Amino acid sequence: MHVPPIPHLTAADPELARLVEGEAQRQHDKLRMIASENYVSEAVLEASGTVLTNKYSEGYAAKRYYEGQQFVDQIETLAIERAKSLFGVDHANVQPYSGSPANLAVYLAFLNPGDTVLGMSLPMGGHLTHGWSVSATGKWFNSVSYGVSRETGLIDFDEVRDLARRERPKVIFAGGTAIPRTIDFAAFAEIAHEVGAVLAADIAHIAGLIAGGAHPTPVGHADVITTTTHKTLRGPRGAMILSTEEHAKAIDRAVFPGLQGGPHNHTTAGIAVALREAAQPDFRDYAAQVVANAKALAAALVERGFDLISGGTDNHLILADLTSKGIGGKPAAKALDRAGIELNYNTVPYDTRKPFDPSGIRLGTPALTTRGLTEAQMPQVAVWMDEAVTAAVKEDDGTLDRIAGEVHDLLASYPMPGYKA
Ligand code: DSN
Repeated sequence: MHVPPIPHLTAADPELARLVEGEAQRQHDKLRMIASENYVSEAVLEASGTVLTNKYSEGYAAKRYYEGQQFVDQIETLAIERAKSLFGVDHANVQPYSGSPANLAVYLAFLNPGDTVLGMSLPMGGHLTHGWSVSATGKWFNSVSYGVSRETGLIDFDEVRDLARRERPKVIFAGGTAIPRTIDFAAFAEIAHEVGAVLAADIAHIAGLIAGGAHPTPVGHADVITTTTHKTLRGPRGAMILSTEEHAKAIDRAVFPGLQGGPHNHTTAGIAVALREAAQPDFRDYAAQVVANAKALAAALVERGFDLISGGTDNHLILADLTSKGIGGKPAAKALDRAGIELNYNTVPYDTRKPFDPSGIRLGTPALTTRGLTEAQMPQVAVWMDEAVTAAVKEDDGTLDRIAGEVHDLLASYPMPGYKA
C-alpha cells in the first residue's frame, strides 16, 4: 500500500489510484537500478504533496508579483539556505523545474544564440543539453563536443584543452549522464580559465555523493553548478543552480523571468526537506555505501565476463558494453526488466549501433542502497544479471521469471520508503 495512504484519491478516482498503487508495488518488487533514480523519504513525499501546489509565486522572496507569500517566501528561503550550507556556495536558485531548464538557464545567463559551447558528446556520456545536435542547445548555439579515450574510457583532457584553445567556447560543461569515473573539476577549471570560459559543472548524477563526501566537489573550481534534486541527492523531481556571488544575479534573471513562470512551491518544500536529510550524518554513510555497492557490483560483473567502460566505477554508475555477450543493450534491458532488474539501454563510447538500439546498458546503485542492500548482495545481483542476459540470448523466459521470483523474495526483507507490504 502507498505510504502516505491515498484514501481520498481512491474514493475520487479509483482508476488512477489503482495505477499509483500498482507503481508503488512495482517499485517495491523490482531491483531498481536506473542510475538516475532513487526512493525519496516519506517526509519528502508528504512535503511534495501539500497545498503549496495551489500557490503562484513568480519572482523571488520579498520580490513577488502575487500577494500571499507569507509562508512560501520562508519555504523557498529555507531551501536556499540549506542548499548554500550543504554545498558551501554563495548563492542557490531552487526554482528550475528540472535539469534541462537549469542548464538552459546557464545558456541564457552567459551566451547569445550562435555562441560556442563545449560539452561532452551525448553518446560518450554527456547530456542532451550540453550542446547535443537534436537539443535546442545544439541547434541555437555553436556546439563543440569532447569525448573519452577509446583505450581507457576516460575523459581525454588533451582533447578538451585543444578544443577549448581552438574554439574559444564561452561556456564549458563538465559532467554528464553516463560517466562512471570521478570528474576532475580542477582540470576542467584550468582549461576553462585559460580560455576565458565559464565552467558549468552539471552534477545532477553525483550531487548526493558530493553532499555526502563520496565525490570531490566542484565548488571552488566551477563558476556555476547545475543539478537535479532527484538522483543521488534523493529529493523530489526538480533542480537547483548554485553559483558564486558574482553570477548570482545573471542566474536568477535567467531562471525568472528568462525561462520560467511561477516556481513549483510543493517541489521547493520537498527539496528543502531532502536538503535537510542530506545534511545529517547518516547521509554520509548512504553516499559511501552507494559507491561501495557500485564497486562491489562492478567487480562481480567483471568476474562474470562483463565488459565495463573504463573497467569499473568510482561512483554510483556502471556502463557495460554487451557486445561480447552477444546481445544488444535494448533486448538485454527488456529481458532484465522481466527478470525484476530495472535499468536502461545506453550507448557506449564509439558505439557502432544506433541510440535507440545501442550496445550497452547503464545501471547504478543509489536506489538499492536506499533500500538497504550492501556489498554482501552484489555478487548475487551480478549472477542474476549474467543469467538473465544469457537467458535473453536463448529467449529463455522461464529463467527470467525464476529470477524475478528470487529478486522479489530478496527485496521482501528490505523496506521501501513510500510503500507498506
Ligand atoms: N534522464 C537523465 C538520466 O537518466 O541520466 C538525464 O536527463
